[in-house]
Amino acid sequence: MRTGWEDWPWEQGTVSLFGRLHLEPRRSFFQADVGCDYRYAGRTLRGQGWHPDLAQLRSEIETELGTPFNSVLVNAYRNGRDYMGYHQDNEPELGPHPHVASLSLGASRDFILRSKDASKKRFTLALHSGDLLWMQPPCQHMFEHALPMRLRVDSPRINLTFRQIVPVLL
Ligand SMILES: O=C(O)CCC(=O)C(=O)O
Repeated sequence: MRTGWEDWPWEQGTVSLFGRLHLEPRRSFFQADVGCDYRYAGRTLRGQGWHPDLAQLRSEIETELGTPFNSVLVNAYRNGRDYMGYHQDNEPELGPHPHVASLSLGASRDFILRSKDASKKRFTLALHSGDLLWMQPPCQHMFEHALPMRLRVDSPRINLTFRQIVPVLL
């Protein structure tokens, strides 16, 4: 029986930067339908089924948005020093038109969308506990997104990003 978020199977991945390995500035874990594997940040995350609480949450979000999700990447930011740099959720596993539903819990944090055209225009959204951000197509093609450091934030935030992995034809 799990009692709190600290009991979830958090991992701190590594990223290679200029040939050196660094710990990711956050913790995360992945759950998905069995067989839904996801190559993410240089490693393969394996779908091995769902904890009932997360399956319930997924089901509620699917009903709310009217779109299916078969995987979730859960991120934990211990405080405002933890962050996620600019990227797109556009791995081949997500298909040509990715939908990403992102639920925020805990500390409020700024979330930035930056356009990929020459203007590099930026939009900042303050995400609060309970907010559900739905990045619909063509968001991942038009924008990168990031969760920047915010040193004044001294409490944790959990973010659950529900994604739909589609079969990849090799
Ligand atoms: O924590 C967030 O709101 C952003 C998470 C994110 O960008 C991702 O999981 O790809």
